[in-house]
Amino acid sequence: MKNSSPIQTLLADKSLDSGLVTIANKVQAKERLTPEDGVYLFEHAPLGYLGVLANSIREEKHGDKTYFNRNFHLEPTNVCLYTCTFCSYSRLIKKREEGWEYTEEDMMEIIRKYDDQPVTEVHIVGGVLPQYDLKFYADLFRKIKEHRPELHVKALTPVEYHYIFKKGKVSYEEGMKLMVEAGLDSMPGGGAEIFHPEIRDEIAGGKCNAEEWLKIHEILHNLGKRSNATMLYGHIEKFEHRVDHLERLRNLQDKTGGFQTFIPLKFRNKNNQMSHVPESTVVEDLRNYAISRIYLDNFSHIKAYWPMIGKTTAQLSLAFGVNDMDGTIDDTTKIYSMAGAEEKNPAMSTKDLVHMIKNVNRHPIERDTLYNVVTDFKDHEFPDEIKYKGYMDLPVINN
Ligand code: V47
Ligand code: SF4
Repeated sequence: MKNSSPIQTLLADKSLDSGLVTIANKVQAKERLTPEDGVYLFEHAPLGYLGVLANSIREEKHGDKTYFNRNFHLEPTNVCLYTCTFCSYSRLIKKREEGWEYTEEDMMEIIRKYDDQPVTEVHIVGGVLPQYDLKFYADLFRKIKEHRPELHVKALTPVEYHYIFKKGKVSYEEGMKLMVEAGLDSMPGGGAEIFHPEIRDEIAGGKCNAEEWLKIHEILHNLGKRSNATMLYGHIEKFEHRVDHLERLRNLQDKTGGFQTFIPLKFRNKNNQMSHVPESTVVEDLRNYAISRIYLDNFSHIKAYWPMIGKTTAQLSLAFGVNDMDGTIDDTTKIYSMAGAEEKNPAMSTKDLVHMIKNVNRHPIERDTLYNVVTDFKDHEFPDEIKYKGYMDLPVINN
């Protein structure tokens, strides 16, 4: 077949089952998938088929462009009131001596450590504790902004906001306005887990529910700010629950357009109450990225969080709908290493990230949090770089 698109080539395969033919035709016609289509893909679609569909959407939206940013994480505490069964990171209040609880000054010291580094974002997230209240976080955001106004503060999730607003007796609207006035620039995607109460109540009972999580994002979007969304998958949820999760996100995105990126988070089973639950396979991880890319037609970006899945799977994911690799991170987050993630000390230099992306023939771009281009690395050469003839010659980046 001459000049046929990858989807047309896929459709030329007469052995493809009729359900998959219908869905491929919908994707080709840019028609939105239904929840039934989503479940059908999870149940029946082979990896190669999903790769063709997801990659054609990715390339139509972004070509080969693959984004990353320079960020660091600040985790005020790992002591937490809640007892999510998947969490390897938190310590109960009665065992608080096993964890850490930073003061404002401790955190400003961490912020100052990055003074001479070209980071653009601080990602702040941690456990939920009464002393970290509305005033505490508003003061912290203000201090960070006074010290380094251009540093983007991507901070806390609806889990913390729901708690501190209730405790401070302010509405979600008033509370989010106060946080934005204090310096909040955007909200990360955490705390979403799985929205459906059948699963949420079991793994994350007690913290904000799906409606509350979505409402807080909606309010932030209406204040002109952006946020991210995640889904913790590969544990006790069924495919229907994943599709329900994607559907709720797609609906809110239709309303506000305020989500920037969707980040599927693979459940890791070390050192938590769900250690008996096996982890998903790499094939399932790639299928999940691809279906997310296909289903979330109104999301610009799909992000692979490399410290969680490892560098090689992150590279593979770029052929399954992913176009963002998160950041350089430094060694500042403990959430995943404590849960048995691939990367024990997650840190990659810009050069490593650029190589990792070029290594699979994609075009690396450093972005800021809002996806403005900071540096285009397509033809960039590092001063000490060996010249390679093509991507097949680039050194293999191992986990
Ligand atoms: O909500 C906790 C997850 C999330 C485990 O917005 C686990 O740019 C797997 O949301 N196995 C917090 N996942 C982190 C997060 C995030 C990460 C990177 C980028 C962004 C962003 C947001 O981590 C929690 C929970 O879903 N998590 N424990 C575990 N054992
Ligand atoms: Fe606390 Fe968050 Fe861990 Fe749940 S996932 S126990 S809210 S730190």
